[in-house]
Amino acid sequence: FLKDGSTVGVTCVPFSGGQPKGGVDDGPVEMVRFGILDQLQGMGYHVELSAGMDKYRTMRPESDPPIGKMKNPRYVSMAARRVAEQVKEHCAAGRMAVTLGGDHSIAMGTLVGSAAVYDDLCVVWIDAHADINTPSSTDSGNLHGCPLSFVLGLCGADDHSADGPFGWIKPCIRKERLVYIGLRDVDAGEKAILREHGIKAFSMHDVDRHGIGKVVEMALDHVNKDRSLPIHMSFDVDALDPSVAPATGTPVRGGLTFREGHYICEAIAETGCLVAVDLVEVNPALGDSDSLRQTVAVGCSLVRCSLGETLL
Ligand code: EXY
Ligand code: MN
Ligand code: MN
Ligand code: MN
Repeated sequence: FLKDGSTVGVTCVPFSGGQPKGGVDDGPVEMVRFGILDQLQGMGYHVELSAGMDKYRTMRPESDPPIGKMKNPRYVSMAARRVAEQVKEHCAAGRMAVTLGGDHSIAMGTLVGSAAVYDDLCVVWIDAHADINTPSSTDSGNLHGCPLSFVLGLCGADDHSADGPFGWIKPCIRKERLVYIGLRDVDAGEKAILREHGIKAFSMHDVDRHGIGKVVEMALDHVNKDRSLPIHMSFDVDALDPSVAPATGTPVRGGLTFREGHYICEAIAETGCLVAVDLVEVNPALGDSDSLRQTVAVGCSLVRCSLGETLL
């Protein structure tokens, strides 16, 4: 799929407006400080970095009262819209689009951006959480728990979404083309949504039962039977067990091991269908310096594996 497979288009998104904890906006800068850009160059890639990452911090509107239950709706919308433009530009140029977050609300933008270029995009969502609350079903009002409902077009007329700040997001992902791996903390309202729409999810229970190899194969069979469609992988670092990735805002125990996380990235890289990767929810402010270093290091390592580092 990639016209320019030797170039990686990296977008850094220092953004925390989709949830209440500060620090997740420092995720990208810490990954860059750890050397992710040099590491990609060391693998032989040319790196194109999206310009103006500091703008994400300064674009917060002066006044941004909740709309319904949604917190920081204008700020989240503006940031996601900019992410969408930057990711779209990389995809249109045929580069692998790598987006470093930031909280997971930015995936509204990454998915709109990649789906604008690729028809029939499949989405592999690696997360402890389903991130599919609608503006009505959310209890927390934190938009990092909602990005998928926007891009799937699940928000209802009561959601204040179509006419509000998110009116620019048109449904761009088909629900048959979404699959989850790693779930273990899903709200009752989200379970109802998954059931109602028949959305495929492999929870940690499934990983225990079948093993990660089989789960990834079944997940890919569901969204991409012939391995002929482009894949966008959105990897929330909290999918990993907190012993592996402690510095994240909503840790849930019983997660993926170091190898299971890496296996997913390797197996998806191996398909040759990957066109976009998000690595989100690294929060350097949470935990001591060891937790921070460990989490940043594993985030960088997952990105490198997605780009084929460990394939022989
Ligand atoms: N489902 C909960 C909510 O909507 O608030 C928790 C969401 C956590 C989302 C993290 C990023 O994956
Ligand atoms: Mn998430
Ligand atoms: Mn999560
Ligand atoms: Mn609704």
